[in-house]
Amino acid sequence: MAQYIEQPLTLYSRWPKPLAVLVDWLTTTDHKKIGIMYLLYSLLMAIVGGAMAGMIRSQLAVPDNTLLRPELYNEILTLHGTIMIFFVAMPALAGFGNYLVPILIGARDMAFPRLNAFSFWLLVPSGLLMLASLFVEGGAAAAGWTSYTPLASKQYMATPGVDMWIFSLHLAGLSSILGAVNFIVTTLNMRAPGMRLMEMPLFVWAWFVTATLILVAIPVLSGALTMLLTDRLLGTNFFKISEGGDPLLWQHLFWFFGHPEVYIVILPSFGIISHVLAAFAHKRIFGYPGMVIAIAAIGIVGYLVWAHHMFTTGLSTLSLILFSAFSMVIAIPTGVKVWSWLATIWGGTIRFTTPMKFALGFIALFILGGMGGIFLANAAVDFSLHDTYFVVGHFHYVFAGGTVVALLAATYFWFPKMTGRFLSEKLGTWVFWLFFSGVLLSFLVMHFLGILGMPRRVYTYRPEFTSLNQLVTAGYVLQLLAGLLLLFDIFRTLLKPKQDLPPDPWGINEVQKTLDWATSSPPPPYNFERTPTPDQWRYEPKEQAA
Ligand code: HEM
Ligand SMILES: [Cu+2]
Repeated sequence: MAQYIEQPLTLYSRWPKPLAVLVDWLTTTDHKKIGIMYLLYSLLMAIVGGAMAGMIRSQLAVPDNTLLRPELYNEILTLHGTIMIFFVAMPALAGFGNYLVPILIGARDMAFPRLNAFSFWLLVPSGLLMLASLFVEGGAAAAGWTSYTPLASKQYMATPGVDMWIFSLHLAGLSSILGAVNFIVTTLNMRAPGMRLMEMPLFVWAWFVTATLILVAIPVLSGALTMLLTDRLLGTNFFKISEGGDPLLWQHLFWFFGHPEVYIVILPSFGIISHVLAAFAHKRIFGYPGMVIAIAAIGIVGYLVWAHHMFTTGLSTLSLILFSAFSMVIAIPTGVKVWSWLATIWGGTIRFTTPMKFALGFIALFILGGMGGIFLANAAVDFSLHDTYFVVGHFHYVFAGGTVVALLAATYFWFPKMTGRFLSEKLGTWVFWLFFSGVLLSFLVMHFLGILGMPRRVYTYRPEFTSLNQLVTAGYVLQLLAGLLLLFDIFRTLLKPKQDLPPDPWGINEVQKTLDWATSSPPPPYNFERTPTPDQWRYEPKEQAA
């Protein structure tokens, strides 16, 4: 078995080992290695994006701070948001998706392995272009991750940094689109013989719906970016009011992409949480068909709500009513999911492992974030909260408390599968409590700051907001400590020898019956020694003595 697990390095067998291993990774088409490279990429970018958050919070630690020039503050703020969404959250979810989707459906690899490698490698020039834009004359893009026109037009932001931002997102978008095609085809065509759609694990369902969202939403972003680019460089007038264009067109296009984008980063997270909660409650997920329908419903209704980001732009009353109503409708399928999770753990034999702590923390923080969303979805309320720190608090609860916490759950949950080693449960408890309390503190306080009237995207503030801002910064320090501790543990664990773990190191698969725990840890090339058969994923409840 051990021999079988070693990757065959036939082509480079006479090269020195480190070189052979390096070339093997750089040229691989194995979905597991590509998945791990996505994860490493997002980890590196998380360090960059996290450092930028540190710069932002240092600047805001006291009012009238001169640490960052106002222009630089805007550049860092813009890149922080862009990097966290496109280069941290999406690649990390794509990493787990790449690694797990083929395994969970009993396939040897993705449908198009070379296209898969291409999707990953596109992110390298994309990320470099984004980071390099900080060093060009005029500086990086500074109009926020939403880059509203006219602010982002040539007239107000002449720096080539904006054009680099656009090209970078074009490349990242192409990467996502090609990846989405791969996920869709893989899910539809590569399932082990006999696996029905309604037998696929929820993580696979979540990624399938996410891929369809990517396929529809990202091209709209790419189109809008191209229009912005030609406005800036070729003299077109899509967004120029003086020439008959309309700056609001940018906002419509951006949010037609932007709202589905928030589901692109939350649906796979939902999938992760469903696996972890069921595993450590020692139960099957409650209401599987309802969960699938809820994921699909969120994917569809998510397209009807984009203008809730534009309530204050002078929409008609009818639009205000409709977009408010549809936005609140999203709370229904979301509620179905939360109740299913609660019913899953209800009466279960709960093991408080580190991934389980993160999964439970996810529920708490995501509910808080979602409730803020329901406030904002009410157009009348949004008129006074729009563009305040309330919005920043809301979306950080759902991003940091939702997506990032789910990613941490996934890291602890599947680390033994991917590397043959457990991360430390003792340190994991620390990582959890530091991160959970940091997120809870920073972003709760931001809601209060918003209600008190502190606007978002400003490099300074009135002195009466000082102590609340310092609480936010303190919350950042807690999150930073959690991150450093996790990094330390990952490196320390990877330097240790493999632990020779069984296929099901957590001891959960008797109930879960998912194929990730039916193959060795880590899995061999092409994942399974034999094509999986239905008895490996079909759950037959044992007869209970009455
Ligand atoms: C019940 C579910 C949700 C509702 C009703 C909701 C509603 C809203 C509304 C109305 C806004 C606009 C506020 C304003 O600009 O004045 C907003 C902003 C935002 N929401 Fe949500 N939201 C929900 C869930 C989520 C989720 C799950 C995510 C991400 C994982 C998310 C991410 C964001 C982001 C990033 C923004 C700010 C965009 C920006 O201006 O930069 N939301 N939300
Ligand atoms: Cu939205």
